Amino acid sequence: MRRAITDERRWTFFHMAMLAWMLLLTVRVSGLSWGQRTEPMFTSVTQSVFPPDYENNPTQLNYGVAVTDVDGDGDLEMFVSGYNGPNLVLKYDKFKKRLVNIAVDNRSSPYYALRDRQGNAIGVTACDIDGDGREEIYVLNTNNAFSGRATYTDKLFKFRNGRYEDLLNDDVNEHRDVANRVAGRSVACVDRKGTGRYSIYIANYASGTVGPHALIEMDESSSDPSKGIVVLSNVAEQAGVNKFTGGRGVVVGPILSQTLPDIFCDNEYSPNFLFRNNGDGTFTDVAAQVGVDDPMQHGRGVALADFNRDGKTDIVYGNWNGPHRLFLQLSNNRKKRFKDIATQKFSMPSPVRTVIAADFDNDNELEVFFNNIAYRGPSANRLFRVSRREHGDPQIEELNVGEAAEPEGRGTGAAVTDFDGDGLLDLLVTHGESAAQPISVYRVTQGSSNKWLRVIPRTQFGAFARGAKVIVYTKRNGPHTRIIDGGSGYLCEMEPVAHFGFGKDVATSVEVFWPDGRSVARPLEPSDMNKVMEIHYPENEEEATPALEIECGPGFELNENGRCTDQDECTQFPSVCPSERPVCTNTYGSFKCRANKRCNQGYEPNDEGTACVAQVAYFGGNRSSASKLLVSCLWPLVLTFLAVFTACLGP
Ligand SMILES: [Ca+2]
Ligand SMILES: [Ca+2]
Ligand SMILES: [Ca+2]
Ligand SMILES: [Ca+2]
Repeated sequence: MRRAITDERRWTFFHMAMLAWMLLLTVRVSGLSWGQRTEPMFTSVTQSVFPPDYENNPTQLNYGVAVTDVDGDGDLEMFVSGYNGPNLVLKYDKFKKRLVNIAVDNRSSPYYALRDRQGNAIGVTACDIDGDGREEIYVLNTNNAFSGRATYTDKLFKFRNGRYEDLLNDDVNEHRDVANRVAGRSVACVDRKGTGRYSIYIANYASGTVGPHALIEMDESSSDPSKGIVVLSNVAEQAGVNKFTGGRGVVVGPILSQTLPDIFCDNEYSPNFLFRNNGDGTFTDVAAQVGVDDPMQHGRGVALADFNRDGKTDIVYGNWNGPHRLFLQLSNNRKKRFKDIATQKFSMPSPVRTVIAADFDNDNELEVFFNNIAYRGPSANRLFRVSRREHGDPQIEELNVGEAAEPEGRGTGAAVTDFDGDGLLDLLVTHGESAAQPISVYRVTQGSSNKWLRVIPRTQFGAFARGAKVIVYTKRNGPHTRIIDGGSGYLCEMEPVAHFGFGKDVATSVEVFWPDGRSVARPLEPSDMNKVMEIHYPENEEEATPALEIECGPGFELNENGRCTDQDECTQFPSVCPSERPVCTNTYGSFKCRANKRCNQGYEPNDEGTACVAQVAYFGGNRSSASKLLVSCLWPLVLTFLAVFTACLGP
């Protein structure tokens, strides 16, 4: 009798465990198939555009990618950091329709020094540090050191004497001992004072008190750039960024500041940094205060974008095998805070490397691409669309990434640029670390009939204006904001172009804000669509604001400076709100009306004013989406075990 009951209990346990397992499986399978319901976004063009071979696309360990004009012909090339082989400079040959490596193994090539086989390069960034209008290229070399001291220095290449030369190797800079001799990860460009001369931010990986974050720039008083003399200093201490951490991802741009660059670093084994620019080129870390310190996670790829199109910069980043974040910037009571709106699927932990935010299909909504590295079994890359909603947080849906899923890819870097000039972004994915794989190239298959515009702002010296903010106003979908990339993803830097997709919408005007606060506004005509537009730094008032009529689109009006600004509908008479919902709240580009409802302390009316809801307390202590996911996946199992456990405790 007793034996029979035990058997029965075993059977019950077995059945319930099976049930729980099937539930889990359903969750996982539906999660996987979700993205497959849409058309595939990317198709591989590696075989036709960039077939693997020894000279151009060698099977080697590669890492970060930076997009810059290496040969000075006005077209963009892709600099790929090679780890156990040479660095590569990939140029698109329009006639052969192929990418070719112009950093050839020939000492007479002007690009020969860039190869630097000994470097074990992982991170790369490009910007004009000396104000000659051409971008220098900074390469972070690890020399096999994971943290602390490295034996081989980083390189800072300048085009001088008809070829690329390493500035850190100049006598004057050797004497100053400015070269970075410690292990690091990502690098990025910061025009910290808005002068048009950039500093290089170096996210070093400290070992104890060796290897703080560094900030290298030209010492203007000791330099003579017209003679090619560029004297460098590390100003990290005076700028307030010389902190010790496990540096990983870095991204630069006006995040909290209006136009001056702030710096966000997602770190490993310690809290993230959000360095707010104090207005004078020094920085204060406010990460904990605004809720993006994420102290328990290990950051990797990161990107900036304005996902909800409210004019405030949002931050998206991946955590290594931890929950990925989509931090929307809010300003409640004038206090700046961020709220993680990542859904369960979006936040799903993965071995993530580079993260890219871009409008791949030009439909006027941004996508987020996660590059995952296959390191203990397959790990597919993923793609999400983040669509703005009129009232409420953006909607996040998983898309079918298509052939760019590459589940067996040892992804270590990725970058976007439109190298073939068809108005759709192209995606380059590099591989390495644990296996040598060639680079792969993807083309977008969707949205070829959608309208687009590519804006390239220039500094006062004519170089790419990394960190500048570009806003395009539209007739139907409000303003779209882009920040010219100065380093993002992981170990990477994207093209210095503000790429906009409009779908079927009509763009009416464009504004560019440089880091120093100077701006220009231009009306856009239908004939400006599907083009690349260069915008130069304005020398005077007339250039900054043309006499032409500028259309800002619904919800916006021109201010006294000739810039589009949010219209406060709530101050209008008669009231814009109906009598049954008389309480008007102004929002960016619109307004909300709700019923007049009083609530007790700690509560606030909902959007409709029909009920009182608890006031939302954001960040910090919030349970992460990943732990929610874990709970939702595990509860059937937990219930099963509880049931069995209770049964076993029975008579
Ligand atoms: Ca070029
Ligand atoms: Ca330069
Ligand atoms: Ca925003
Ligand atoms: Ca899109």
